[in-house]
Amino acid sequence: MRTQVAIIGSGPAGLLLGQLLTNAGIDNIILDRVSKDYILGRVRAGVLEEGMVDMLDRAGAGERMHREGLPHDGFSLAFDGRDHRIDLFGLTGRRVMVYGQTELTHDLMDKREASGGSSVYEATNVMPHDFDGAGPYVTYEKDGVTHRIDCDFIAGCDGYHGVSRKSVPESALRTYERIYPFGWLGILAEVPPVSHELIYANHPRGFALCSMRSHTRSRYYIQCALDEKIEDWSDDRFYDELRRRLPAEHAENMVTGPSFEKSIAPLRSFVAEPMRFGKLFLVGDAAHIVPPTGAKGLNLAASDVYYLFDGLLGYYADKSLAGIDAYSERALKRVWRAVRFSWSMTTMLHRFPDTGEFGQKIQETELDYLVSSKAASTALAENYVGLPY
Ligand code: RFL
Ligand code: PHB
Repeated sequence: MRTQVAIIGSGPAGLLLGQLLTNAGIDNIILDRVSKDYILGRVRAGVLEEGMVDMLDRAGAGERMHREGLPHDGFSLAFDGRDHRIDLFGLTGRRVMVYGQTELTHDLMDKREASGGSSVYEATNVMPHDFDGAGPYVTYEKDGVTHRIDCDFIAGCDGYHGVSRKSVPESALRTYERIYPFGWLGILAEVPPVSHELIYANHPRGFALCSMRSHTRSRYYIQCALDEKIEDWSDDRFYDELRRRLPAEHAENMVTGPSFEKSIAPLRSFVAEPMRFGKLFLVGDAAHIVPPTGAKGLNLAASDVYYLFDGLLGYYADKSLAGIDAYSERALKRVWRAVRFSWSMTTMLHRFPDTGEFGQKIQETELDYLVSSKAASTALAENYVGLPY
């Protein structure tokens, strides 16, 4: 088999890249080790920057997002028993879109099917080869048979645990990592959100986030210890803890109901440099992870795809290597800005085990400064809505 671009991973990064390539007449195949249903069962991101919205439109997969997504002009920072609104639109002229990663992935899968793009799900032992030489190829197994795809380029869109980054010799890779000493316990429930905008809460008992997927579906998170067990968290216990971390007006108004998803996610910051090795490109979570506090992970996947697609288009349309050669540097510049922002949001909003009451006071002072200084609020808002590509 032969294709122009072999894409490993059918998450948002792989699907978005695949669709842009298909629309431009550039042949590609997507391989994923799990099934479509498994991918669609993962509950992840919920906040899209305008850049991501534009990319989905460019891919021709934005129609349902515009119909069902919820544009948000602001969010709240809650601390010291009160709510403080950050007016994203007033401060930046831009907004974010609340639309679940699951829905976005669904839309991209449907679009791919409608445009005849080829994808292989439940492909095992996927392996990139010879990306340092002139003839890269990918092998995989399906139903006990080994297949080989020869290609011009390989896009490693296979997430943090994927095979692409691991195929690069260690000596060619520099990694940076911070593991945070807590996780997020999250639930999804068919109840109306406690507020029409997101609430990020700093509380001496720990961080809490009230988000949503629609007017009738809420996504709530609380900071938890890394060794917490899901079984120990009944819905009642979860809601009780969430209410204690919110200002009284929200705690009193919260509608509760049975959760239909509950999971714990660890928090980490991670970057691998560079993001290109010969004819292999790392894209999205395969190259970097941010803690979810800044809502940046999925959005970074979109900006990586933007730069890579630009490079591949230049190569196929104009025989230019300039965009491909610039990919890693352009992508990493934006990645590090989002890594810094996500780290600072995480540091400002969570309870750290070793900083005590002094740490809590410093956080509240920082938050108070943020919400009372227009310059500081604007810096926060412009990072939250997304820095330009
Ligand atoms: P994905 O989505 O992990 O997709 C990778 C795909 O590669 C496949 N794969 C392989 N295929 C073949 N062979 C192998 N050896 C393979 N290994 C893996 C996998 O099966 C999978 O299908 O990576 P991608 O496309 O880079 O997308 C990244 C995003 O999924 C991620 O950054 C976000 O979900 C992060 N994130 C958030 N991002 C935001 O922008 N806004 C948010 O509000 C937000 N909230 C979140 C989040 C992530 C969370 N968790 C659970 C990590 C909230 C949470 C709780
Ligand atoms: C979500 O809705 O899942 C969500 C929203 C904002 C974040 C992280 C996750 O910062």
